[in-house]
Amino acid sequence: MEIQVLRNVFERNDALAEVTRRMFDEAGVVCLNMIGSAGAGKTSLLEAALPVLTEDLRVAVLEGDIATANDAERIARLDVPVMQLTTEGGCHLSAALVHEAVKRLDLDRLDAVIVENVGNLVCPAAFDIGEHQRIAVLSFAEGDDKPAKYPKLFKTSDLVVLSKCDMADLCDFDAARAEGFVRQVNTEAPVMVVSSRTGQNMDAFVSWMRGRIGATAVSGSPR
Ligand SMILES: Nc1nc2c(ncn2[C@@H]2O[C@H](COP(=O)(O)OP(=O)(O)OP(=O)(O)O)[C@@H](O)[C@H]2O)c(=O)[nH]1
Ligand SMILES: [Mg+2]
Repeated sequence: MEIQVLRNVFERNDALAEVTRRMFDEAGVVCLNMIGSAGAGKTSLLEAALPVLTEDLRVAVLEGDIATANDAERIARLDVPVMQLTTEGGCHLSAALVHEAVKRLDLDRLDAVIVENVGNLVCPAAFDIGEHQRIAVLSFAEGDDKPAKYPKLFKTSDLVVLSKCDMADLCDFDAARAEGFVRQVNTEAPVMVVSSRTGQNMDAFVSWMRGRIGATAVSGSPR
Protein backbone atom coordinates (compact mmCIF):
# COMPACT_ATOMS: atom_id res chain seq x y z
CA MET A 1 0.00 0.00 0.00
CA GLU A 2 2.76 2.41 0.95
CA ILE A 3 4.63 1.67 -2.29
CA GLN A 4 1.49 2.49 -4.28
CA VAL A 5 1.23 5.90 -2.58
CA LEU A 6 4.86 6.71 -3.40
CA ARG A 7 4.38 5.66 -7.01
CA ASN A 8 1.38 7.96 -7.29
CA VAL A 9 3.40 10.89 -5.94
CA PHE A 10 6.06 10.36 -8.61
CA GLU A 11 3.48 9.84 -11.35
CA ARG A 12 1.68 13.07 -10.48
CA ASN A 13 4.96 14.95 -10.25
CA ASP A 14 6.22 13.64 -13.58
CA ALA A 15 2.93 14.36 -15.37
CA LEU A 16 3.02 17.99 -14.25
CA ALA A 17 6.71 18.24 -15.17
CA GLU A 18 5.76 17.12 -18.66
CA VAL A 19 3.17 19.92 -18.89
CA THR A 20 5.79 22.47 -17.82
CA ARG A 21 8.30 21.09 -20.35
CA ARG A 22 5.69 21.48 -23.09
CA MET A 23 5.20 25.13 -22.05
CA PHE A 24 8.95 25.64 -22.41
CA ASP A 25 9.00 23.84 -25.77
CA GLU A 26 6.14 25.90 -27.18
CA ALA A 27 7.94 29.11 -26.21
CA GLY A 28 11.34 27.86 -27.42
CA VAL A 29 12.76 28.16 -23.91
CA VAL A 30 15.43 25.78 -22.58
CA CYS A 31 15.32 24.87 -18.89
CA LEU A 32 18.45 23.84 -16.99
CA ASN A 33 18.22 22.28 -13.52
CA MET A 34 21.31 22.69 -11.28
CA ILE A 35 21.59 20.12 -8.49
CA GLY A 36 24.26 19.66 -5.84
CA SER A 37 24.87 19.52 -2.10
CA ALA A 38 24.27 22.48 0.19
CA GLY A 39 27.17 24.85 -0.38
CA ALA A 40 28.58 23.09 -3.46
CA GLY A 41 28.88 26.48 -5.14
CA LYS A 42 25.76 26.53 -7.34
CA THR A 43 24.85 30.19 -6.79
CA SER A 44 28.50 31.20 -7.11
CA LEU A 45 28.67 29.46 -10.50
CA LEU A 46 25.59 31.39 -11.59
CA GLU A 47 27.02 34.66 -10.30
CA ALA A 48 30.14 34.07 -12.40
CA ALA A 49 28.34 32.79 -15.52
CA LEU A 50 25.27 35.02 -15.79
CA PRO A 51 27.02 38.31 -16.64
CA VAL A 52 28.58 36.60 -19.70
CA LEU A 53 25.55 34.48 -20.59
CA THR A 54 23.14 37.42 -20.50
CA GLU A 55 25.23 39.48 -22.92
CA ASP A 56 23.21 37.91 -25.71
CA LEU A 57 20.68 35.59 -24.07
CA ARG A 58 17.52 36.34 -22.11
CA VAL A 59 17.71 34.28 -18.93
CA ALA A 60 15.52 34.04 -15.84
CA VAL A 61 16.52 32.19 -12.69
CA LEU A 62 14.39 30.23 -10.23
CA GLU A 63 16.09 29.82 -6.86
CA GLY A 64 15.02 26.84 -4.77
CA ASP A 65 15.71 26.89 -1.04
CA ILE A 66 14.18 25.55 2.14
CA ALA A 67 14.18 29.05 3.66
CA THR A 68 15.35 32.63 2.98
CA ALA A 69 15.55 34.64 -0.23
CA ASN A 70 19.34 34.97 0.08
CA ASP A 71 20.20 33.34 -3.23
CA ALA A 72 17.52 35.27 -5.15
CA GLU A 73 18.92 38.49 -3.69
CA ARG A 74 22.39 37.53 -4.92
CA ILE A 75 21.07 36.91 -8.46
CA ALA A 76 18.92 40.08 -8.42
CA ARG A 77 22.10 42.11 -7.81
CA LEU A 78 23.17 41.04 -11.32
CA ASP A 79 19.97 42.53 -12.76
CA VAL A 80 18.82 39.10 -13.88
CA PRO A 81 15.10 38.34 -13.39
CA VAL A 82 14.77 35.89 -10.51
CA MET A 83 12.10 34.29 -8.36
CA GLN A 84 12.71 32.59 -5.00
CA LEU A 85 10.90 29.29 -4.53
CA THR A 86 10.80 28.41 -0.85
CA THR A 87 9.93 24.84 0.01
CA GLU A 88 9.26 25.53 3.74
CA GLY A 89 11.17 22.45 4.79
CA GLY A 90 10.96 20.39 1.61
CA CYS A 91 14.29 18.90 0.57
CA HIS A 92 13.77 19.30 -3.20
CA LEU A 93 11.83 21.34 -5.72
CA SER A 94 8.62 19.70 -6.90
CA ALA A 95 7.15 19.94 -10.38
CA ALA A 96 4.14 21.72 -8.81
CA LEU A 97 6.18 24.55 -7.27
CA VAL A 98 8.20 25.06 -10.45
CA HIS A 99 5.03 24.94 -12.57
CA GLU A 100 3.43 27.73 -10.50
CA ALA A 101 6.57 29.85 -10.94
CA VAL A 102 6.83 29.19 -14.68
CA LYS A 103 3.18 30.29 -15.15
CA ARG A 104 4.24 33.69 -13.78
CA LEU A 105 7.12 34.07 -16.26
CA ASP A 106 6.74 35.72 -19.67
CA LEU A 107 8.27 32.80 -21.56
CA ASP A 108 7.96 34.55 -24.92
CA ARG A 109 10.58 37.03 -23.71
CA LEU A 110 13.07 34.39 -22.55
CA ASP A 111 15.63 32.03 -24.09
CA ALA A 112 16.35 30.05 -20.93
CA VAL A 113 15.22 29.39 -17.39
CA ILE A 114 17.93 28.20 -15.01
CA VAL A 115 16.70 26.52 -11.84
CA GLU A 116 18.95 26.18 -8.81
CA ASN A 117 17.49 23.29 -6.86
CA VAL A 118 17.49 22.96 -3.07
CA GLY A 119 20.99 22.13 -1.82
CA ASN A 120 20.87 18.34 -1.62
CA LEU A 121 22.72 15.57 -3.44
CA VAL A 122 19.89 13.04 -3.10
CA CYS A 123 16.21 14.03 -3.29
CA PRO A 124 16.23 16.58 -6.15
CA ALA A 125 17.63 13.88 -8.46
CA ALA A 126 14.41 11.88 -8.08
CA PHE A 127 12.06 14.69 -9.09
CA ASP A 128 11.60 15.82 -12.69
CA ILE A 129 10.68 19.51 -12.67
CA GLY A 130 10.24 19.89 -16.43
CA GLU A 131 13.87 20.64 -17.25
CA HIS A 132 15.57 19.76 -20.54
CA GLN A 133 19.05 19.40 -19.11
CA ARG A 134 20.37 18.60 -15.68
CA ILE A 135 23.67 19.89 -14.25
CA ALA A 136 25.27 18.08 -11.30
CA VAL A 137 27.57 20.23 -9.15
CA LEU A 138 30.08 18.49 -6.85
CA SER A 139 32.69 20.56 -5.01
CA PHE A 140 36.26 19.50 -4.27
CA ALA A 141 35.54 19.77 -0.52
CA GLU A 142 32.92 16.99 -0.66
CA GLY A 143 35.23 14.14 -1.74
CA ASP A 144 35.85 12.41 -5.05
CA ASP A 145 33.88 9.26 -4.08
CA LYS A 146 30.49 10.99 -4.08
CA PRO A 147 29.46 9.98 -7.63
CA ALA A 148 29.85 6.35 -6.49
CA LYS A 149 27.95 6.88 -3.23
CA TYR A 150 25.15 9.00 -4.69
CA PRO A 151 24.85 7.61 -8.24
CA LYS A 152 21.32 8.75 -9.15
CA LEU A 153 22.20 12.41 -9.68
CA PHE A 154 25.30 11.61 -11.72
CA LYS A 155 23.46 9.00 -13.74
CA THR A 156 20.69 11.41 -14.72
CA SER A 157 22.81 14.51 -15.39
CA ASP A 158 23.84 15.95 -18.75
CA LEU A 159 26.86 17.79 -17.33
CA VAL A 160 28.95 17.22 -14.21
CA VAL A 161 30.73 20.27 -12.78
CA LEU A 162 33.51 19.60 -10.27
CA SER A 163 33.54 22.97 -8.53
CA LYS A 164 35.95 24.87 -6.25
CA CYS A 165 39.02 23.35 -7.95
CA ASP A 166 41.05 26.22 -6.49
CA MET A 167 40.84 24.21 -3.22
CA ALA A 168 42.81 21.30 -4.71
CA ASP A 169 45.77 21.78 -2.34
CA LEU A 170 43.47 21.66 0.68
CA CYS A 171 41.40 18.62 -0.28
CA ASP A 172 42.28 15.05 -1.26
CA PHE A 173 40.11 15.28 -4.35
CA ASP A 174 41.26 13.33 -7.41
CA ALA A 175 39.26 14.68 -10.35
CA ALA A 176 40.17 11.67 -12.53
CA ARG A 177 38.90 9.32 -9.81
CA ALA A 178 35.65 11.31 -9.54
CA GLU A 179 35.25 11.17 -13.31
CA GLY A 180 35.85 7.41 -13.22
CA PHE A 181 32.96 7.01 -10.80
CA VAL A 182 30.77 9.20 -13.00
CA ARG A 183 31.64 7.01 -16.00
CA GLN A 184 30.44 3.90 -14.16
CA VAL A 185 26.89 5.27 -14.35
CA ASN A 186 27.05 7.83 -17.16
CA THR A 187 29.18 7.53 -20.30
CA GLU A 188 27.89 10.68 -21.97
CA ALA A 189 27.96 13.69 -19.66
CA PRO A 190 31.00 15.96 -19.95
CA VAL A 191 32.88 16.41 -16.67
CA MET A 192 34.30 19.90 -16.10
CA VAL A 193 36.76 20.98 -13.40
CA VAL A 194 35.99 24.62 -12.61
CA SER A 195 36.40 27.39 -10.08
CA SER A 196 34.00 30.28 -9.97
CA ARG A 197 36.44 31.99 -7.63
CA THR A 198 39.47 32.00 -9.95
CA GLY A 199 37.48 31.68 -13.18
CA GLN A 200 39.29 28.47 -14.16
CA ASN A 201 37.34 26.72 -16.94
CA MET A 202 34.35 29.00 -16.46
CA ASP A 203 34.48 29.67 -20.21
CA ALA A 204 33.86 25.95 -20.86
CA PHE A 205 30.91 25.96 -18.46
CA VAL A 206 29.41 29.05 -20.08
CA SER A 207 29.99 27.60 -23.58
CA TRP A 208 28.23 24.40 -22.60
CA MET A 209 25.20 26.33 -21.30
CA ARG A 210 25.19 28.56 -24.37
CA GLY A 211 25.23 25.44 -26.58
CA ARG A 212 22.34 23.85 -24.74
CA ILE A 213 20.29 27.02 -24.79
CA GLY A 214 21.04 27.48 -28.49
CA ALA A 215 20.00 23.92 -29.33
CA THR A 216 16.36 23.25 -30.11
CA ALA A 217 14.53 22.03 -27.05
CA VAL A 218 13.56 18.40 -27.43
CA SER A 219 10.13 17.48 -26.19
CA GLY A 220 9.80 14.67 -23.71
CA SER A 221 11.64 13.67 -20.61
CA PRO A 222 15.39 13.34 -21.22
CA ARG A 223 15.70 10.40 -18.84
N1 LIG B 1 37.25 28.45 -2.70
C1 LIG B 1 36.09 28.52 -3.34
N2 LIG B 1 34.97 28.75 -2.65
C2 LIG B 1 33.80 28.81 -3.32
C3 LIG B 1 33.72 28.63 -4.73
N3 LIG B 1 32.41 28.72 -5.08
C4 LIG B 1 31.74 28.96 -3.95
N4 LIG B 1 32.55 29.02 -2.89
C5 LIG B 1 32.15 29.26 -1.50
O1 LIG B 1 31.33 28.19 -1.08
C6 LIG B 1 30.30 28.66 -0.22
C7 LIG B 1 28.95 28.23 -0.76
O2 LIG B 1 28.75 28.81 -2.03
P1 LIG B 1 27.30 28.98 -2.67
O3 LIG B 1 27.50 29.48 -4.06
O4 LIG B 1 26.42 29.76 -1.77
O5 LIG B 1 26.83 27.47 -2.69
P2 LIG B 1 25.39 26.89 -3.07
O6 LIG B 1 25.61 25.55 -3.68
O7 LIG B 1 24.64 27.86 -3.89
O8 LIG B 1 24.71 26.73 -1.65
P3 LIG B 1 23.16 26.40 -1.32
O9 LIG B 1 22.31 27.18 -2.26
O10 LIG B 1 22.98 26.83 0.09
O11 LIG B 1 23.01 24.92 -1.49
C8 LIG B 1 30.47 30.17 -0.15
O12 LIG B 1 31.17 30.50 1.02
C9 LIG B 1 31.29 30.49 -1.38
O13 LIG B 1 32.09 31.66 -1.24
C10 LIG B 1 34.94 28.39 -5.44
O14 LIG B 1 34.99 28.23 -6.66
N5 LIG B 1 36.08 28.34 -4.68
MG1 LIG C 1 22.72 28.60 -3.64
